[in-house]
Amino acid sequence: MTNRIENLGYNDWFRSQVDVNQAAVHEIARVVSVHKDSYVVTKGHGEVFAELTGNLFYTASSSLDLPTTGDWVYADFFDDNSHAIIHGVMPRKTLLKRKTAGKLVDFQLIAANIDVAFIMQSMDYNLNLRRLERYLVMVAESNITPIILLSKCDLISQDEIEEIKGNILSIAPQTTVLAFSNLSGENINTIKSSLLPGHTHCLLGSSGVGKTTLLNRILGSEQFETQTVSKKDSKGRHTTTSRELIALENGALLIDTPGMRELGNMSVDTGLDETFSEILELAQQCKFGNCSHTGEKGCAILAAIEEGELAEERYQNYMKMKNESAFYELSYSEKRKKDKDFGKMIKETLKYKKT
Ligand SMILES: Nc1nc2c(ncn2[C@@H]2O[C@H](COP(=O)(O)OP(=O)(O)OP(=O)(O)O)[C@@H](O)[C@H]2O)c(=O)[nH]1
Ligand SMILES: [Mg+2]
Ligand SMILES: [Zn+2]
Repeated sequence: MTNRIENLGYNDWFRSQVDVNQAAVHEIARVVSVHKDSYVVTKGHGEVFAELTGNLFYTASSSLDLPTTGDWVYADFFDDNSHAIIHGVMPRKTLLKRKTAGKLVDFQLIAANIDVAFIMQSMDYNLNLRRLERYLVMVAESNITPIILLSKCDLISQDEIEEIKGNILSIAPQTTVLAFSNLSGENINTIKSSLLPGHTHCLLGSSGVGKTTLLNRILGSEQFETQTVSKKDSKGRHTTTSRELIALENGALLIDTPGMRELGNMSVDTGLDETFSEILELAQQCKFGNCSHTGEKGCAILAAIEEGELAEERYQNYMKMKNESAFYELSYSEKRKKDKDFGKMIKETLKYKKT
């Protein structure tokens, strides 16, 4: 018989990451959801309320050090498994994160140890290729496989569906793109069969696109709350308020997430390069190796725009994200350096006082 945590996606990769000292004294569990000051974890049967040890909380130098939905953690269980204390976070196979709105450098963790991300846009008002690119960059940066889901295909004609799919394939040629409907049931079975046992999937996309409705369809019951999109501004209402890991009947794991209001600049070069691979290929043909693609002679990217081979809009989006990513990478490492310098200064001051 397999261990119960194997049913939650625990596998050889995580086994190879185990810290033997921690494993000797704690159990291994998976984070189901994160709340204001608490967590819910599971060992494969039942869900257990959990808190962090003070040590883990106070030694965390950023949000990256704290558990998020989908994390594997070292925990102690008490009182007949009715509550738990989390002592540490295991190394992550993948991590979906975004820059916190308003703040310069901190991150909001979306979910950890995701294998497949379903990026969902609805085929009515929500469809937006630039936003889709942002999601694709975020997912590619984390080495997660994207699948693009176009919801509410019941609202438009077959011709329109094909046209939209064509547009999307032109910016994401290697990606699976599926139009589906929670209402008519079209392609629901295809989505179901793409959910693999032992793999962790997550649903991403704006509020109101139908993520939770799809989850309910997959579960075959109205287990989670959904809500009508307001007609006036076509905006969703943020019905789902926290991320939650759900174990499906076939052994696949699925995380529903609340719609994100905005997608910050979380890209690093690898994710950008994958999403904008045709631009990267062009860049290799630029005359100068350090071409900034903003006006140099012999720039292959600018030439391609001139000749109508590359959409101006796509180029603008690429440049914008590249600049944002460079800025944010810099500010993050600078912050870490500053933190260290500050710590060093305090230590030296204390040393000085003692002598
Ligand atoms: N016509 C149509 N409506 C749909 C479809 N899927 C979902 N809806 C409707 O869209 C609305 C929003 O659906 P939700 O599932 O709550 O959306 P969500 O993505 O979970 O939104 P948040 O939880 O706020 O992020 C509901 O009124 C659904 O009935 C679909 O395939 N076709
Ligand atoms: Mg929802
Ligand atoms: Zn160039």
